Amino acid sequence: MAKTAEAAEVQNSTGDGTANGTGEQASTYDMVVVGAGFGGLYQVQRAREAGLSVIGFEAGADVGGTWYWNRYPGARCDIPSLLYSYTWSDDLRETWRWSEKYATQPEILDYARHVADRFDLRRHFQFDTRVASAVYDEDKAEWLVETDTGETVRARFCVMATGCLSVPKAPDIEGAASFKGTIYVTGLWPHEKVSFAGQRVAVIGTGSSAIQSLPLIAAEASAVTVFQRTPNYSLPALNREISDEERAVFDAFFPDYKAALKAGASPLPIPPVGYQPTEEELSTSIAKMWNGDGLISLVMIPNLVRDAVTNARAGDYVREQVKAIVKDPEVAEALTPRGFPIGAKRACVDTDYYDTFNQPHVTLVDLRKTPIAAITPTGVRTTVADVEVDAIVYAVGFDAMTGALNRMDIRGRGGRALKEVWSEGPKTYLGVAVAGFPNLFLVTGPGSPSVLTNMMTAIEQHVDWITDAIGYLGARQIGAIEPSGEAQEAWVAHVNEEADKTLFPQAASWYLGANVPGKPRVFMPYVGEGYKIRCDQVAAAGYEGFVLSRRGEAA
Ligand code: NA7
Repeated sequence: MAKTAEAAEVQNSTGDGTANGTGEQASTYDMVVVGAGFGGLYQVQRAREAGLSVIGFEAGADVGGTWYWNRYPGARCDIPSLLYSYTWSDDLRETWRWSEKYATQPEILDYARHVADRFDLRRHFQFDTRVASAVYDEDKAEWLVETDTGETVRARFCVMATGCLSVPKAPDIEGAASFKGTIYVTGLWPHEKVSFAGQRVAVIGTGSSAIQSLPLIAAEASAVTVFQRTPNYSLPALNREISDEERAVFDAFFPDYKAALKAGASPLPIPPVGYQPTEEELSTSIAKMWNGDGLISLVMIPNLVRDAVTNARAGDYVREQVKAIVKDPEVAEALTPRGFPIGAKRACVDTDYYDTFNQPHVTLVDLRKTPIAAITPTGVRTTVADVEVDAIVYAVGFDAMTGALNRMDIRGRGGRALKEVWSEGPKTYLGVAVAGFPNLFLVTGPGSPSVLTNMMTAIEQHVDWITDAIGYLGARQIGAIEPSGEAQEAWVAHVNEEADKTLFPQAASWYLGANVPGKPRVFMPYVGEGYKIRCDQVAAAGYEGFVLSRRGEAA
């Protein structure tokens, strides 16, 4: 067995990583965790509770993951804060109080810091350190993990808690490097306060990041031009402070909420697939999109992403709202989402987004009519005009779900690279492990529900499952676990079948990899029902579909 937890802590705090190029004398741990977002923090906590020695690596200077980097104005969670919280610690619940219905990025980052402080998790992490490679050493049945600082560690288990939206797309528009003004990327926002006062600003993109930030940028800037390729469906957040009464209601509901999660049931009264609502139920649920429940209101519309007629009705409802809010009919028409089902791309939750276009200094450029020709030293050139600006805000999205994994050189048995194995799209079993990569786990990986659910509870479910699996191995002196090729193929086929029963594949979304040129188009999240129950059954059946081996050799 590797170092004890205490020894590992001393090792980290002294910084004695015994780095070398070969890893022969590398420090050895039971587990390496990559990432100090909510996935990595909880995994380190669970590993420590299980008596495993653990070291975490994090590219940022502190905890928080996506909330560490996405500091753009207006960044908030898009499901209610009370739900966007860990459920695993009563102490945390008692020592944390969300102020608003949809918490701001600074408050969510404070929450991550509070977790790290409360459970003393930082000492297990090395910050400002990016993992460059993770290579499986078949002789020793260990992972050899190398960082960009040249350090190498060995570990039996490697947990990739690298996040679903952690690799911002580069501003790859022709001429981008020639711009002489200031460039901002929403996913890599500066830490210091940015002021747009008196500036002419271009915002490129109209996804969630742009939709959240535009009203605040427009409140400061002298002129804002929004460059829109595809109008999105956006629902009003109706954000406000959480009242004491709401807190009390949630506290009373919490035991049922937790029990439902544990049982793999939805804690919300979501209509089951195929439920046939009455006309009144349907129109009421559609109208609720405008009551501030955001993405939850979408999942409450029966069969929204499965029935084209229902979907069109819900889409029409949003289209009518846009027309009613935006005064200039031409601008309203350009902002109106069409041509893809509502919910098939992640819908946005906004504060005054559409209304911002009623301000005289805010202009919309419809790139479907007049595409960007190039970025110039002074601004953005479309096919018909030059728009001169002082700053460009790129809100162009992420290489989602696989980006962070493919960025590292991850090599499993036989030296096979994950990015080659995934060259036609990600393949996993249950979204948590990959055939040929023993003892490597993905937290909310492709093939799991992840981004289509509450990320916080999805993370907890995966980390608990991973930690239990490791406990199972330890109790039976089993060296390694990896999916069988057959189980993986069957799961991938099932993930695709489930996606094909829905309208999701009809939108060119980041769920499908369609937002990154050249990325294989594979629907990545799992949309079927009963996912946790399936994971629990797999575990209860002695990790059905996995190959368990003494030392990690192929079965
Ligand atoms: P998104 O939702 O992927 O949005 C990116 C936006 O940028 C979207 O409107 C894109 O248009 C647009 N885009 C991307 N590349 C370009 C270029 N080259 N030119 C013009 N416009 C472009 O990313 P976000 O960061 O806003 O949100 C990601 C998630 O974070 C969100 O779903 C929430 O979960 C939080 P397109 O639609 O591709 O035509």
